[in-house]
Amino acid sequence: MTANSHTYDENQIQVLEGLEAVRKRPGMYIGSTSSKGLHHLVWEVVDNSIDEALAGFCDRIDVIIHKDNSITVIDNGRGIPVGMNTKLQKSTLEVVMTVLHAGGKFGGEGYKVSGGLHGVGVSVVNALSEHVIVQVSRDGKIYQQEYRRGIPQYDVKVVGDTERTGTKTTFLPDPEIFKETTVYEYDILQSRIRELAFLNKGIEINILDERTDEKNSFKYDGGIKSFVEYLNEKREVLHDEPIYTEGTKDNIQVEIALQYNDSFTENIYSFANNINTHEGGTHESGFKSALTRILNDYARKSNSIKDSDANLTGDDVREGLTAIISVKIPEPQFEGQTKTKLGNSEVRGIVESLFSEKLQEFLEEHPSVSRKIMEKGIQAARAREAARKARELTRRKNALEVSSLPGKLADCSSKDASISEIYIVEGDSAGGSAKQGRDRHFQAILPLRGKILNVEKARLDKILSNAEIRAIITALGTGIGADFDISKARYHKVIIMTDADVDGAHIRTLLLTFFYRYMRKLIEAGYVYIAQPPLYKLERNKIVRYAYNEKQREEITKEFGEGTKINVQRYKGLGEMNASQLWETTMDPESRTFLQVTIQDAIEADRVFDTLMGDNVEPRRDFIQEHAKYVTNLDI
Ligand code: 0RA
Repeated sequence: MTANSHTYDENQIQVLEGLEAVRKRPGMYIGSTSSKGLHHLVWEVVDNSIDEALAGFCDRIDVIIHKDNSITVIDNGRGIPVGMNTKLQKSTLEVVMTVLHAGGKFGGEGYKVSGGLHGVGVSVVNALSEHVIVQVSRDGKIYQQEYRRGIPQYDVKVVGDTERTGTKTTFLPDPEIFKETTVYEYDILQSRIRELAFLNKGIEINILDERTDEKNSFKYDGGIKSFVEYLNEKREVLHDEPIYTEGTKDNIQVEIALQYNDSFTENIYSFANNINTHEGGTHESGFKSALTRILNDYARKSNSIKDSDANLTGDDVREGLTAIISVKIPEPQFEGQTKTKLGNSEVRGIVESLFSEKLQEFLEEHPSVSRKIMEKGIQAARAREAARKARELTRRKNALEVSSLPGKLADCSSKDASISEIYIVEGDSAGGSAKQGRDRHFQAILPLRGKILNVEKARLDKILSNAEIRAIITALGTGIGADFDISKARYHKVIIMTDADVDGAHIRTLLLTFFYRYMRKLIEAGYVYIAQPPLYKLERNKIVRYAYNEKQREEITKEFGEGTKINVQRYKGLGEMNASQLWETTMDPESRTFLQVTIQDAIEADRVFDTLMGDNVEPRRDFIQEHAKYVTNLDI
């Protein structure tokens, strides 16, 4: 049968069938076989070590990316049990590694924190790996077993002596399964590892990339309090210390940290059993209702708002709020479209009462901070009222006009949004070329005059009074913020087309900030693109070629034959191209390339936008210096 000595009994057949099922439909077990699925393998293994840490037996986890894109995870826990499983007549270690869902079935006390897609068990990682080697240190010995595509290569054996305890797993993802990519991205792994370290205070988690020697170490004794400080790092905060509380009731652990800053955005992240509950749920709604109620109570008691005034709304009191809500519960129910909404109804009341009490106490003990928080909420309420009036005004104006579309929009003739594209173009002159060069059947052009407003520094009322932004909103047709409706999008491709210089990069960032803060679903739907105009035109004996980067320029130069002093034009702006060149190089679906804008990690994206668009100059300079090495084609 195989190279090992197992008998070909019924248990073995079941195991092989199980592994076969995973390899046949990997998506069912790990979501997808894209880069996301590839990274998911790491979390499957790390989650087990985190569980061991939460049970109180492990305080250090190491993750190593090897040169061949295999991954090693080491923990200093008790080590997976290696004794004989009498029912299956093999080592428990082998059972855990080869039987689906076996991982959680032993151990008994405590509960697995992993949920959602996680928690399918390390046997899934084994089935989807070309090669796995696991070593368990316990009882003075090092035990080892190896697998190929999930199949054990020999019985668990002792390979050495040791004084330590723990589990070390190395796996090499199978390229037959991960056809798209088998390359690990350091940033993706690092950012989740940092998050896990925040969410599980006191655990040291290290990451090392042997491909580049990049490494980092995370350990936060402050837990999610440190998380909030990290998120607010680039902002001006209203109070130095985050408000923090933790408690346990009915076996449900609750941890909350929050801190106000002077921005206008709300940054609330909730987690259940370390899973980011993007769609919210009972823990988040318990938190929000306590926040609104307690702040309104305090506002009235302190005469910050008068008896005749309306209550502050939830949006008002969450302006400039950064908060983390983390719960750990024995049997999480994950609901919603992406299974990231916590459904357990008992959690709402527990969070609400625990947090109410803490917030009340904080407000009473810190009157000057309380005053600032009240003031912020009241300002937000005023701005909300002004924004409502501004919106009403635009609505009424639209009703009177024949066409509500902005005057400078050159719309396409197709009304089929799924094939329609809009180019948001920097400057009237490039806008003119784009209008002439386009295919008017499905390509619309909206030229922007100068820079749009930095939405990071303005409230909604001011944003709505900005002509450029209004033109974008009406052209797209979706509305913004809470009113956003993707089904009303008039184009399924929204293409940002700016010059390859500093101003162009700035305008692109301003537009992305606006889309990110007010039309995030447009990005999530994959509708937002960045055009890639060429950087060089190379011409020799009337043969014209375009280069989009330095490498291409060198290649074309070689092709033309070095030494023939070729005519090279460096494009500084879109305006230097005429209509047909712009079509040919940048807009023709047959030959163009676009970059699609995605949100890989909302938490990191938030910080990047804070850094780039916020008030603090220093972190922005640091960021630009750090990333300057990636920006080779910026003309400064
Ligand atoms: C349950 C019981 C015991 C260890 C573990 C689970 C365990 C599993 C994993 C997976 C990765 N690292 C791990 N570390 C520990 C041991 C029970 C005992 O020693 O009596």
